Order: sequence, then C-alpha cells, then structure tokens
Amino acid sequence: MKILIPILGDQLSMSLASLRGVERDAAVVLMMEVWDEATYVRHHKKKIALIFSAMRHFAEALRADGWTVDYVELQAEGNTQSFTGEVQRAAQRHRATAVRVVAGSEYRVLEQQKGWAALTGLPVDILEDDRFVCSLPAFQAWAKGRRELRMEYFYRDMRLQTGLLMTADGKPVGGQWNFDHDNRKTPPRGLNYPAPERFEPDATTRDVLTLVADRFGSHFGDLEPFGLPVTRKQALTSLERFIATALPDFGRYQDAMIAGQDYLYHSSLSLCINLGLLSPLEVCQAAVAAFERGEAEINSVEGFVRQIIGWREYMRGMYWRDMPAFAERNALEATRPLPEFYWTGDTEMRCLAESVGQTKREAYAHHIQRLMVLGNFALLAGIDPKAISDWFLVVYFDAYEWVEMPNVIGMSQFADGGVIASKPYVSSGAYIDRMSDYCGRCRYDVKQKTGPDACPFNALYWNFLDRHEGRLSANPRMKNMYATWRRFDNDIKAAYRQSAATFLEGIEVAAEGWAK
Ligand code: FAD
Ligand code: DLZ
Ligand code: SF4
Repeated sequence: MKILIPILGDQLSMSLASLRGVERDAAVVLMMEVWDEATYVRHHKKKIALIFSAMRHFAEALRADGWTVDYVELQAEGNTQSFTGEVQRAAQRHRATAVRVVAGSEYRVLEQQKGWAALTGLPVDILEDDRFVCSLPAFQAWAKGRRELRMEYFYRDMRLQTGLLMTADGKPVGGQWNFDHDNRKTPPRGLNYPAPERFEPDATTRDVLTLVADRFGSHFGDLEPFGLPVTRKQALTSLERFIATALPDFGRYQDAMIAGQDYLYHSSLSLCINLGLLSPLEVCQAAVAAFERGEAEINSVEGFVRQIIGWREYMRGMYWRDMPAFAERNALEATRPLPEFYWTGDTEMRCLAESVGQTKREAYAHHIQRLMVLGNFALLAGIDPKAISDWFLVVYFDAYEWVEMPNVIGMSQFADGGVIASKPYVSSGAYIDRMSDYCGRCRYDVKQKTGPDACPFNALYWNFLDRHEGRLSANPRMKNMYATWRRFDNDIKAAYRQSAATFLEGIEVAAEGWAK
C-alpha cells in the first residue's frame, strides 16, 4: 500500500490536507518542476525562480520531517514536463495504490487532476484546499440568491466567522467595520520608508537561478538581484519585519505612489501567502496582536485584515463561481491589443514607465499601481481584457489565475459587467497626480486637457465615458461624471475625442510571444 501525494508549487504548507492523517512510511510525496506550468504563460523569471526555489526548500523540509519525497527537477531525465505525465510515471515507479492530492488552485489544473483516475487506473482523492478562511461551498452558500455580491458584506461575515477584531459581544472593534476614511493620505517628503527583508540566495537558490537564466532567459523581467523569501522561516521573518516597521503606517499611506519606493508601507506578503508559506489567518492574527499591544492603530490593522479575509477570500470565491466563463468575459467589448510599453516600460508617461520598470525589476507593484495606473490605462484605452489579464499573470510574483483573474477581469477591467466592482475604476491624470509624485517628472502636463502635451489620461478618461455612455450612464455611481460630460460644449467634446484618437493611433502594439 503506497499512497502517492503530489504537492503542487503553490501548496507549500506542512499542514496541507493531503499530508494529514497519513502514515509517513505508507506514502511518497511527489513534487515536480514542469515546463507546462512554467510556460502556459511565460512567467517573469523571478517568479519561476521563486517557485522552484521554494519548492526545493519545501521538499527538504518535508524530508527533515520524515517524509519520503520524490522530487523531479526540470532537467531530470524522462521528465514529461506535465503534471499529468509525472503523476502517471510516479504512480508506476512507486507502484502506488492510490493518489491523494489537494485540488489545484486554478481551474486548468483541477481539470487535469480530474483525469488522473482514468489515466492511472488508481483511486484519486481530490481534497478541498482548506488553507482558506472560507470554503468554496460556504462561499456558494453566501452568494446564493443575493442580488449584489459586494465584498463588504462578505467581509463582515468573515470577521464574525474568524472573530478577528470583534468584541466579546459580537461588535466590530472600534465601533465600525471599515476605517478607510482615515486612510488614503499622501506621505510627506523625506519619510524614512521601511523596506522588506531581503535574503541572500543559498546554494539551492543559486542552482535555481542558474537554471532559470539558462532555460527561461527570454522571459520578461530581471532575475537578479534575487532576495525573496523561499522558506517558511524566511516568510516568518518577512511577516515580523512588516508588523514592526510598516504596519503602523499601512492604512494611512496605502494608496500612495512614490517613484523609486517600490513597496512603501505594503507587506509584499502576497507571495508567501499564495505559495502556502504563511497562512492567511496567522498573518491577520499577527497584525491584530500588534494592535492589541498598542503598536498599530485600528485603521491600519482593520485595512490590512480586510485585504486578506475580505478581498483575497472573496476573489477566490468569485473565480470559482464563474469559471470557466470568467476567462471570456468582455462586457465592454474591448479589443485593442496590448501596447508594447507594458513589456518594455518605454513610454513618456512617467506613471506607467515607473510602474512597469519596478514590475520588471521586482516582479511586484502595489495595489494602487496595479489598479489605478496599469489597470486604469488598459481600461481607458480599451485593451482586450484577455491580453491585459495574461500580462498580469506573467509579471507578478504573487500571480495565480484564481486571484489574478477576478482582480483584472472583474475589479480592474469591469469586463464582468459590474459584478465585482460597482463602477469602473477609471480616473483622469488628476487622481494619479494627487496620489503620487509621478506627474512632476512627466513630459506630459497633467493640468492640460487636450493636445500633444496634455496628460493622455485626461482625454482617454472622457473618451471612455463617451464611448460607453449607453452602458454606464444609468449607473448611479457614474451620474456625476456623466452630468459633467453632458455639460461640456460640443467643441470640447470633439477636442477630447480627437486627442484620445490621435494618442491611441500612436501607440505601438506589443509583438507576439511576450506572454505565450
Ligand atoms: P498588501 O497591500 O500588503 O495587502 C495585504 C495582503 O492582502 C496581500 O498580501 C494580499 O494577500 C491581500 N490582498 C490585498 N488586496 C487583494 C486583492 N484585491 N485580492 C486578493 N488579495 C488581496 N493579488 C495577488 O495575490 N495576485 C495577483 O495576481 C493579483 N493581481 C492583481 C491585479 C490587479 C489588476 C489588481 C488591482 C490587484 C491584484 N492583486 C493580486 C491584489 C493586490 O494588488 C495584491 O495582493 C497586493 O498588491 C500584493 O502586495 P502586498 O502583499 O504588498 O499587499
Ligand atoms: C507557477 C508555477 C510554475 C512556474 N512552475 C511550477 C512547477 O514547475 N511545478 C509546480 O508544481 N508548480 C508550478 N507553478 C505553480 C502552479 O502553476 C500552481 O501550483 C498551480 O496554480 C496550481 O493550480
Ligand atoms: Fe501619468 Fe499623466 Fe501624470 Fe504623466 S502627467 S505621470 S501620464 S498621470
């Protein structure tokens, strides 16, 4: 009796359901580096190195814990380069009598897993991934029959369920569920910004860096310097550092953007949580403990906890609720190909050049850069949601389809027709100017509305509203914007249309092959 336990690259948790209740000497854990996963989109080099290194370190941790691990490296002889091929091969190699696996986090992978029983002739137990706060059946039950599926109400249920920031008599700590009105400040000049902990690559990571440089050299992004956390111990150090140095100002400055400050007061813990090195609950509990010790205020801690037990859980629920149709959503019928500068950063628009530049360097940009610069531009310009979604999936170290797709297709591109977001997240240059220091160093003038020197976001913004008036003007949250648009006289409207058209015609389209 040998149970084969495949563990996938984002399942790096010792508490994984497939490991629980199994005798170590009756099981073989299978981990596999496969070309299929590294290239279904051509991930950022740093992201591939992160995942391979974290996988190799996790295999060592499992061995130290008494498990037998069969680790198939990318270059191993006979590697079929697919999950399915490797599970079939390992089942034979180990004369397995059963397979036990946690459901893949992505639809594509779960579909493969469903075929394993027929292909191996073995019983295959696909277990629910219980590393989330809200199970998928519980999310379905929450969503069922609701007219509107807004995150805020889901989040309150998660607060009640977890007891995080709740008083003994079931009320939200501080008397409110949400403290965002205290947030969204621009940092004054000269602040001493915290920086995430960086880790010197060990021999395992250095091997992986060589492998990635050799085999994935043409993929997007900078491989080195590489200092990301790749073990649970390093992930815990990153968490501690965030709590001690950045959490106290997380709330206040969470929407700010400063050139050269890639992380500001954000945690960059998404990579650890999504890989399984940290659990979402332990991260929230650490933040709440800092609040209880008086080291961070409620606006920061509540805002942080909301991102994790609110947005993160909600996005996963929405992904599974709507797949596979989600991937095809295009409510605004946007068809423009992705501009080349998303890959090169070569644009005179400072906000985009900075955001793409740091994405290339770090495989990271924070939420507002993703939503209000990179996503906002794509939405205003009418970029095909699939093309921009593939871009987001390639470039970020925390990007897996289950969380990337609802954020991009739903929240950022409004391509689900307004299920996730109640209105499109669009803005003119004024918002970016208010929240960042980008505009001061831009060749465009954020105050000019039209013409060759005007900030392109300005004309694109009005052009977007004009283009979608039929679809969006009835939205109560868009009423003021349309009232303003309608007050413009025809010459002004024509100038906006013309400026937007001239700008869009001049955009260079990305060559094929960057993403797929
Ligand atoms: P912090 O600002 O420190 O936030 C704390 C944690 O909250 C994050 O680590 C993350 O786990 C969670 N979180 C915050 N916002 C969200 C959200 N909207 N959805 C899910 N979790 C959230 N997040 C990903 O993990 N992977 C993605 O591929 C991804 N793609 C995105 C694409 C777009 C267009 C947008 C607008 C957002 C995307 N996000 C994604 C959500 C969010 O931007 C990132 O989770 C966050 O920037 C990660 O950085 P951080 O750890 O410093 O976050
Ligand atoms: C993203 C990724 C990459 C680049 N490579 C691998 C790999 O070689 N082996 C592996 O197990 N996982 C990899 N991953 C992560 C998987 O795509 C991830 O586990 C799926 O999203 C699971 O649904
Ligand atoms: Fe971006 Fe416009 Fe500001 Fe330039 S002026 S940085 S294009 S918002």
